[in-house]
This record gives sequence, structure tokens and C-alpha cells, in this order.
Amino acid sequence: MIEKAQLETCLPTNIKSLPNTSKAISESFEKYLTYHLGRTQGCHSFYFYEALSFTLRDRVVANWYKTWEAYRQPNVRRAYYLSLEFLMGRALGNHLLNLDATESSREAMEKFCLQLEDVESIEPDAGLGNGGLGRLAACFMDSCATLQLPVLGYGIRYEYGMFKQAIVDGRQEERPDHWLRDGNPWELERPEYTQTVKFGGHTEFYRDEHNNLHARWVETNDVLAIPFDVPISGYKNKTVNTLRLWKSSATDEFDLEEFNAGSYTDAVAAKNNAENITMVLYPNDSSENGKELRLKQQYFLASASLQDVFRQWETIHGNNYENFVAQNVFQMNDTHPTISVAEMMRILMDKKCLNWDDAWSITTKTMAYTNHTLLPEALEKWPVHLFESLLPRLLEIIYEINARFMRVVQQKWPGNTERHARMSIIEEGPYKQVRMANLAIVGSFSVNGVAALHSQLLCEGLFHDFYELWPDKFTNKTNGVTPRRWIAHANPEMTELISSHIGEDWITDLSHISEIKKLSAAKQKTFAKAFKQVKQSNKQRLADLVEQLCGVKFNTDSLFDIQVKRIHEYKRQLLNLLHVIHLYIQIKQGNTENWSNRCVLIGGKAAPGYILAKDIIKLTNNIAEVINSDPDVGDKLKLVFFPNYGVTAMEVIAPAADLSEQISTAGKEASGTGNMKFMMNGALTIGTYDGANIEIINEVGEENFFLFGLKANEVQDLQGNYDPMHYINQDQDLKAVMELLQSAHFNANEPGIFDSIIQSLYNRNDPWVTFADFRSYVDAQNEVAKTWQDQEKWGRMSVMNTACSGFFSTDRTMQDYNRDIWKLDALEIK
Ligand code: GPQ
Repeated sequence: MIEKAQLETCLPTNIKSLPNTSKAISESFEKYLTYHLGRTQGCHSFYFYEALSFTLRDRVVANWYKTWEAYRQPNVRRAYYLSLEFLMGRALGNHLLNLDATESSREAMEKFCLQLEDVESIEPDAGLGNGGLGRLAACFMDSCATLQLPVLGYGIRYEYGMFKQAIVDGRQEERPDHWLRDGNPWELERPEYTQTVKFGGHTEFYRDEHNNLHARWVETNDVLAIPFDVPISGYKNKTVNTLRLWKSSATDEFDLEEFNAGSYTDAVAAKNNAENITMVLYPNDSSENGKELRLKQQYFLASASLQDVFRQWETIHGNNYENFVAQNVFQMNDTHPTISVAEMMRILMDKKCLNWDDAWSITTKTMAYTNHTLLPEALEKWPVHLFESLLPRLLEIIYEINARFMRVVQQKWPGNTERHARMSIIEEGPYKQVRMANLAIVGSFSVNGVAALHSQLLCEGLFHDFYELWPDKFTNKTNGVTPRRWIAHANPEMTELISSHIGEDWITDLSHISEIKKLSAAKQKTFAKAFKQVKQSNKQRLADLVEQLCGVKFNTDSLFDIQVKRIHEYKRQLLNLLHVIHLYIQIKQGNTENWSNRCVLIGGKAAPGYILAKDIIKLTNNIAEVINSDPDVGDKLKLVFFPNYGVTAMEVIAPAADLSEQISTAGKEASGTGNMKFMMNGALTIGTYDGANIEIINEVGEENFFLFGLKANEVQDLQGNYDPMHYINQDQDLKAVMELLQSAHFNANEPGIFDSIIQSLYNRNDPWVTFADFRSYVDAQNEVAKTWQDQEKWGRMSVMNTACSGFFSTDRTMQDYNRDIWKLDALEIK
């Protein structure tokens, strides 16, 4: 821990910015490698990456400092993005782009006979998230810095991020992702801002000198929260925002009494409990967890972050909280950090001695909540008994919040006990549970969904009671992705092409990308031709990677048909596989007139405990094995399972896709964001009327989208009457596909291994109604194949997708949040 004593100095507070020339960069690189890292040629290549990263980090530090200074001024309103996940991916290439230092760094590396791309590829992904929700937080951070909005991210510095997926004998095996093993040049430890987080213990009441009653939480087991700051640079501006990640650590107070005399080492070892809190990311996407350690993580993040905000507030404003609401707003990323509502109340009442009403007024004017799913299994509930032992003071506060809230409900709907039970923060039952979504809604001034349909369904369904009570709380904020990472960085050739026609404004205002539609007829023609060449070259890059990872050769003249995302029944990778089997049957039967060759790529991780999802991976690999080794099939059809899909893989995959598979059961995918990355990079989408697909159709037009399947209301109407056999009996193709699957054609030596998959498809209660959409999916795929035959038409549609993707920039999303929720002023850093 850093001691408080400070020496008087006359150090300059105005840190100088460093030049970005290749000379300055190569000198700094060499100095870091030699003197700081103590390495020379022939060392492990990680040190090259580290030396270049330190060099670049030096170039953000001056602006980082200036940004902090600007945000520290009184009257600057700030937002805090609270999230258990930030799926950042790699940092180096992103800063190179933002600092406009790519070319000079490339030159600098060449002086040492190094390729910049090789150095970049050494960086491990910061995999501090599962999927869409975590990646969205990362894109938000990027856009806020580029828009110069005073937004701070608060998260957890997991020692182990999202597991690495190995495929062994066709099955997923999880390998630990020790991403910090060799050190992380992109973080700055700030032990001087360490916070203490309490667990356990009990509440004690006491009276102050004015005879007012207060509570204090005593005899707790305390854990230290140490912040590590990660710089978030804006695109070619001077803003450098901060992502502050907390690491848990034991306090230095050893409870030696608990141990026998002489058990000093045991006492020290017992401190591991504290360090465990931030050890590992829970690898479950859109599903509830219920584990004690997970609740500890959530409270740890909430408590450390809120205390940190109060610490900063008090250095400027002392104990005056009058303007706190005017200058602070917290955005909670799903229910994961929503214990913040109760923690805010605790801090304001127990620590700052405010009364309930004042504390509640501040809390409910500064908290905002984003919901990311309608799936009931993802809605977090925590057993009351867990709260009792772990967070007793917080439970008391939650009970009081609920008691007061139930009086509001009673006033609005007197005697409506069913509604009261539904809206209560406490769920009754065999054992009581705390409903985190209800706590979030009651404690926030704003609740939003992440795409138009999703927000509408929240108001009509899941949160209908609350919507009737507080209609004005609910809004929609359609997701986006950052065009810097997902076009400028991932697809440099397309970037070059677009900028050479319409300039570079589109990179910071993606609505400008539509200008490629307005080029003269002659220019459109040359543009389309070059656009196709870029796609071919990106396809080659992916084909090389696929060959290296899967040992399968993709022909770049084939249609690249891609589905990458977490493996989940609702996302219906199975529907994709049924179609692949259907194509295989067609080939075997010789129905290949006007055939469009296809390379199908499926990738994604399954939660380690989600057995059926893991079976889907195995099935994909088994089908791939049969298809890829069948000489009758050849280039007509290829299938691979892409291992260890993640952010960095997507940077190669999205630019290379011809067809983007967004085929969730309608009403189940809140938004989707992969769909947007593919669209931006010129892929056509085959998709259901779900999530942000609907808005993609609105932008690009139905004629440039392959729409199929039941609508959300039709899916709902079908529940209860769904008869899988009805579809089998009606459809010879589906029948043939299922017969082949059931004949063990793909598991000849492994009898029965796909039985649960098959059963799930035949289940009358199958919530994903896969068979119901089979016919319309295959028809849409036939349309895809037919369109592919007309390469010119495909090319036009492809350009249209890129040209119409302007709405899906997170710059637009952040402007929406800012206009309606955060109300921050952009702050130019001089
Ligand atoms: N999402 Cl609740 C996740 O990635 N993880 C989660 O735990 C929850 C949601 C996704 C959601 O499934 C996608 O449809 C969204 O596009 C994404 O969040 C971002 O909003």
C-alpha cells in the first residue's frame, strides 16, 4: 500500500505529449526493450509487443492526465458504466489506429526486421466477457472516448478471462485463460485508491449526538479492492477515458486468534478467500448462476466503484451532496451490478448520515438500468439466505425498499394480491429470493431495452406491471458496434476504398457511409468491382486461418456462410446444421444443377455446464468430418467448426463473410450485435424477424435481406400447440434430414451420442420451435444460392448493406443514451 506522506516537489504538472514519428517510436521501443525490460534480440517475442505497447502508452499518458484534470473540475457531469464484463479484445492495434501511429510504428518495427502485424498478434485478448453484453460495453467505451463524453467504466480485473476453447475429438474442452501471466502493459495499478469492501458480520444500531438512529455494519470480513486503470483513447482526439478494473486482495490484518498458536502460515493461506473474488469470470452467457462467489463479485464491483465515486466527489465537494444528482449518473449493465441500488442507500445513510428520503431521492435519480434479455432463465434471483449471511445490511435495506414500494403498488392497485406478488422485489416460495430486475427497476429513473422489438416486448410482457406504473421510465436504445474496430481496424482495405471515394468523415459519423450510394454511375461501377476484390482478399485471409486451425481448405470462390456467436439453443445453430445436412443430401442425390458452392463456418463457445450446447459442437464436428471427407461433395460444400471464437477471430471473420446467419427464434435475441458487424463489412444477412435484425431490414430494405420464419407473436401463439411431427409429415426434406441424423450416419462409431439433440427437436415443448421454421429457412437459403449465381446482383446488395449500416454505430447509440439518460456535455481536451 502507498503511504500517505507526500514530499513537496516542483514537478511539472503539464506533461508533454511525445511525437509519433517512426524515429521517436523506434528509439523508445529500443530503450524499453533494452533498459526497462532488459532484453535484446532473440528474446521471447512477447517483449517486442510489450516494448511497443509501453511506447504507445507513453503517447496516451499526457492526454490521459489532461482528461482526468478536465473531469475533475467542479460542475462536470459524469457517467459511470457499471459492468461485470468488458470484452475488450486487443488494445495495441486500437491505440495505433486512434493515435494515427500505425504507419510510423510499422516503419519503426521494420528497422528491427519486425512486421507490425506479427508484433500485434502476440497480444492476448482481454477476454473479460462472455459475448454480446461484454463486447457491447467495450464498444460503448470506445464511442464515449471518441465523442469526448466524460464516462468512466467500472469492472472487474479477472485473473482468468473467458476460457480458451480447445476441440478434442470434436468436443469442447475448456482451458484456463491466464491472460495476465506475462504482464499487461495496458494497465496502471493505482493502489493509492484502494477501497475496502465488507462481507458477513451483522448490523448494529446506535444513536448520534442528536439522538438520531443510525445503523452500522460490524464484525465484517473485509476485502481490499485495488484499482487498475486501462486507458481508452478516442479516435484522433485528445480524450483518453478510463476503464477502472478492481482486483481483490486480502487485508493485512491477520485474524491469528482464529488459529492455534503457531498457525501463522494457515492464517496467511486463509487469505486466499479474498483473492478468489476476482480470480475468474463466470463463463455463462444469458443464464443465471446462483453461486455465492458470483454474488460476491457483484457486490465487490458495486461497493468498490460507488465508494470510489464518493471518494472523488468528496475531494472536490466535501460532505455536501446537494449537487450530487446533477453531476453523477450510473448505467447498470443488466442486473449483474444492480446491488448498487442498495449499496448506494447504505453509503448515503450509514456513511454519509443522510435520512432515508434524501438517500432514496439521490439513488433513484442517479441509477439507470439496461436489460439485455427476455429469457426467463437469465433473470437473476438470489436466495435471501445467501444475502443474510453475506450482505446482511444490504438485505435490510432491500426489505425496506420493498416495503415502501409495496405501499405504492397497494395504492395504485388496492387488493390486487397477484400483481403485488409479481411486482415484489422478494419472491415468496419454498425459499425466498431477491429479484434483481425488480430491484433495478424500482431503484432507477430509466430502464431500457437494446433493440426496438426487445424494448417493446419488455413493456408488453416481462416488465408490463412496472410499465403500467411508470410508463415514462421505459425507453429503447438500439445497440451498435464501433466502426473504428469493426471497419477501420478489422478491414483496412475496405476502409481505404471507402475513404478514397467519400473522405474519412464516416469513421466518426457513420451516417456518412451512405454517401457511397450517391456516387456517379461510373464510380459506382468501379467501386463495386474494387469492393468485391477487397472481399476476395479478406476471404483469402480467413481461408488461410481456417486451413491452419481446422485443416480444411476453403475455396474463396465459394459462398462464405457464417454463424459465430455463443452456442445456445435459442440462437439455433441446430437449424443451420439441419440445412447443411439437407444440402449434403441434395449433393448425394445429384440435385446439383445451378449449384452454389458453400463454405459453412460455425463458431462459438458453450457454457461448460450446458451439455446440449456442447453436444451441438460435437455434432457440428461430426457432420463436418463426413462432409469434408466425401469425394462426392468436394468444393460444393464444406463445413468447419471454428475453434476458440472471440473478438480477435471476429476481426478476421466479419470482413470475409458473404452470408451472416442471424437465425434466432423470433422474440428471443434481445438485439444481436454480430449481425451489425457483418452488415458493415458487406455481408448479406439471412435472418428472422428478431432483435436488431428488424432494424437492419428497415435500413437496408427487405430486398437486400433474406428474411424467413415466424414472427415473435406467431412463435408465442404456437407455444402449447407446437407439434413437431406435423412439420416432419408435411416436409419430405425435413423428414430426410432427420432420418439421416437418426440413422447415426454422423456417429457410426459413437451410438446414441446425439439422442438428446434429436429429442430436443421432437419435443412438443421445444421453446425454440426449430422445425416450424425449417421450410421457410430452406426456401430462404435457396434464394441465397440463386442470388449468389448472379454475382453482380450479390455485389450490389453487398455494397448496399455497408452503405446502409450507418445507424448501427455505437456513436449513435451513445448519443441516444446521452440525450435521454446521461445528459453529459462533451468535453474537448485541449
Ligand atoms: N446478452 Cl442477459 C449477453 O451477451 N449476455 C447476457 O448475459 C445477456 C444478454 C446479449 C444478448 O443476448 C444480445 O441479444 C445483445 O445483443 C447483447 O447482450 C448486447 O445487448
